[in-house]
Amino acid sequence: MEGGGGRRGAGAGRRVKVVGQVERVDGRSLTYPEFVERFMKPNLPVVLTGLTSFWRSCEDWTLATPDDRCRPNLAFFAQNFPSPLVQVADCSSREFTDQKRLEMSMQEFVDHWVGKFCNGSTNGDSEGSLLYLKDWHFVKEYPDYVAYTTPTFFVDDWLNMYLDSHPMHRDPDIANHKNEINCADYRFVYMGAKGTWTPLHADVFRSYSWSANVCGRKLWLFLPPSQSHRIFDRNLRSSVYDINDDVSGKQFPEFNKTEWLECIQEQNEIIFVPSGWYHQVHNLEDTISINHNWFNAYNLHWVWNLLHEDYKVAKEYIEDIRDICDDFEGLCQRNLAANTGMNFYDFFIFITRFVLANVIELYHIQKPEDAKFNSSETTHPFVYNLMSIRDVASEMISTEAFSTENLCIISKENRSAVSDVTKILEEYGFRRLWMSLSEAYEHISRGQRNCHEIRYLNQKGCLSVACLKSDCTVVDHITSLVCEIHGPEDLVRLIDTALYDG
Ligand SMILES: O=C(O)CCC(=O)C(=O)O
Ligand SMILES: [Fe+2]
Repeated sequence: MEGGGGRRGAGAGRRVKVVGQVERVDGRSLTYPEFVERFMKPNLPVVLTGLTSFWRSCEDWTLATPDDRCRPNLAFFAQNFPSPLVQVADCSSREFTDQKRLEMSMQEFVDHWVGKFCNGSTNGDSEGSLLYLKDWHFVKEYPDYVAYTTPTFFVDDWLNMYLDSHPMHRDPDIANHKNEINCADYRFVYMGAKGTWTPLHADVFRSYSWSANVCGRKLWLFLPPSQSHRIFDRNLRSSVYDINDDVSGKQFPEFNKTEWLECIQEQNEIIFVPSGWYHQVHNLEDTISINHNWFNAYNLHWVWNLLHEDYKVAKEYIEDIRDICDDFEGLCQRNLAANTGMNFYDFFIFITRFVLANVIELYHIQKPEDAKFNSSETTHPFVYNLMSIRDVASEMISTEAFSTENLCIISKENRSAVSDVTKILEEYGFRRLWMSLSEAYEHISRGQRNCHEIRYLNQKGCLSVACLKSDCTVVDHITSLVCEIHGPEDLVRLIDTALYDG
């Protein structure tokens, strides 16, 4: 049966060609700019060690074993996190492109796991199903329990920052059809017995991910994006599900040319998964991991390219009913949101807020009284962010979704989410986003240098949530640049004015 978890326990039966190992670096001696230059910007994977020492999860969620390794403290979960409903993948059964998902309580999940253990069958060869708890929104569900702190390398996370204060979709047709917990955030806990596994995939939105082993070990196999086409069939429709299967050369003619990177991730190690790298993952021992999906200026174009590709597919699929549709574009966008998790309008609302937040940051740094701190070093991240958003916004201009005709008929919720700049600046959600962005860069900068401490003290006064009161000139500044935003052209104009004329 396809997707059977049994024989995969130790990554046995591997058939693919492994040509290298993922680099391993001590995270304590790596600086943020080094991480950016060596891994984030060139989009390369890395395993980081030494970053989880003070995590509460490493204490509470594990039990020591005589060989100095840890195993999951399952009773602790059942007792302290009695979630009534968690999503569990049945690793032995495939459903379309993923494993079959079940829902159960944490207690039921633990009972299943412990039951298998009692029968001496955690070696991955059990008759019963191998259940893998995945995509558990732990932080959302238990916000007061601080299980871990996100390492500095991963705090420039626009996706989770945004979802902490904004809905993913505004269009009521989409928002109501989506289970909100799925849109809640992209911070997860994974728990699975030895032998559980994740089929071949590239991450949601082509985001980056980071994944930390609280206990256990994982085997990762990575395919660079330059070879992605090799795991698809001739029509570029379906992709290989399990690289350890007997993959049909007839269906996937290029698969035998694939060359993989391998990594065995140990307990307390964190892996950085770059954008668009297909990967398959096997738990070699009973494993608990913490995992975030995220994107920022360095991989924003990956997100846009995916949306654009998926949009073209969604549109082509229903092209033959265009003439009988009142709102063909609206239908394409609803399908895109359903299939990809975000559509062009969601993404546009998202980038609009990041433009405004970055323009505000730049304005604060560039105030004449702070001129001595106005070095290119301090302005660089915000300029870089704006340039990266400008690139995708420029590409959005020519899409049908943003034609004058279609902009006239977008839902009032989508329109009002961007049009009035003053209104956005006054939103509580926007202020939270801007504060989070500011804090993230403060965090990154503090890690790098101490000499600009004073800048943050200066800024703090103005960055409080009360900032938009009359004593702060930032609203006047922004609205002098732009009052209304209707489409990506306005966004490009705003960025250009802020960067070159502001
Ligand atoms: O740990 C797993 O099973 C999958 C994790 C994963 O795919 C990721 O972090 O991107
Ligand atoms: Fe993944």
